Amino acid sequence: MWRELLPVGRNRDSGGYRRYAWTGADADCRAWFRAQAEARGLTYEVDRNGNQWAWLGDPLAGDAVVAGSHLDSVPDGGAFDGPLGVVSSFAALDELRHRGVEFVRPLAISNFGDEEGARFGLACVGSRLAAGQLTAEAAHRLRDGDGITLPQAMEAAGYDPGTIGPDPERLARIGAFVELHVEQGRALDLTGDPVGIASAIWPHGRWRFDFRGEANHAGTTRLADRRDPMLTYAETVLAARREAELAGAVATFGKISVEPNGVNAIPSLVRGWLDSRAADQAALDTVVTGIERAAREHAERAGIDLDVVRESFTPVVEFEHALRDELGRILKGRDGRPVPVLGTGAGHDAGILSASVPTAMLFVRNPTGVSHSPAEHATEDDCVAGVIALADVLEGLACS
Ligand code: HGY
Ligand code: MN
Ligand code: MN
Repeated sequence: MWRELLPVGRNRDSGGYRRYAWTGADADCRAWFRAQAEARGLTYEVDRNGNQWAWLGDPLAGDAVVAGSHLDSVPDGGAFDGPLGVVSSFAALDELRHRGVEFVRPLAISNFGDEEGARFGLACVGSRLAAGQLTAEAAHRLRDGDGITLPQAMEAAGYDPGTIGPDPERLARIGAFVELHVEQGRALDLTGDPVGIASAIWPHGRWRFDFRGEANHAGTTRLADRRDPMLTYAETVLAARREAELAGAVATFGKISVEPNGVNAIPSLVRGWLDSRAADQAALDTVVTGIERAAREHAERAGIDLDVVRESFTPVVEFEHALRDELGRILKGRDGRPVPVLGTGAGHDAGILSASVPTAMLFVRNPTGVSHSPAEHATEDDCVAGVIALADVLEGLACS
């Protein structure tokens, strides 16, 4: 399964993945998911928001146990973030069938669309729509860098954007959602465990900073006569690092767009996207407020106009304790050592869905902790340990 998926959407030059929502690579990933479902005799369906489901048992029976993740990537992302969870879910089902277990609850494997938000700028679109955390109207207004709207992209991919919206009936049929994911940090490498259980997801969000100055000639405009938004942007990026360090948080300006983006033209507009996250809401508020204050002070001094727009936000997620502890009980039995329970700064569909259904996450060790990069890696042994742990969890939840 892994080898089949590996080449899909991989960029030959960077070695990274470019599996963006509703593109050809996304279609290939979706085709792969459907083939895996049908090869196992599972009931395949796509929901009103384009999320994919593979069912064993009656989808309408309720109290289903669902395992899954996402298949899309950030620009030049790694092979594991998302796909490891989906491949491991199919492999865990294969393992359970090999064990000959009897399922007493429906089981499903899911692929949630557009988790990374790489194309339209909003993370977890598929799960947010299903959970009613993103309205159809707001989703219809999403545009990619070429001005293509989400509805246009869905239609071009053969999906009807007219159906998107909250899906409470579907979520009401889920008794537990378990997402296995490669760890995006080194906690398990430090504890020496192949698998961990998630405790919480940090609150995090995305803010767009628009710095407007005055386009002019790079060669003939005196420095004193310039209103160059690039300088204010640069000062804001440095302020972001200072504010994050002070608050023990993280802040990243990883994406920028410049107009007119000419080597010999002073920009008229510099757009910078801030991604900031902190262990608690108060710290996050402090960081973002501090960054915005610094940006406005610099803009004021430089005669630059500044607009700041919050484009996406996810409050802190505390995974349901009962399910988290159930996973701990199920997995503890292996070599007697309790499985580590760890927090993360990375967002996930499980985080979004936790407002609607009991959710839990399993992490698989990432020796370097590197993620959102072609260098992202997990060893085959640890991936197999993840499959076995997921199979144990699914057996404990759906077969007893
Ligand atoms: O940004 C995140 O934390 C996730 O990878 N979407
Ligand atoms: Mn990711
Ligand atoms: Mn992910």
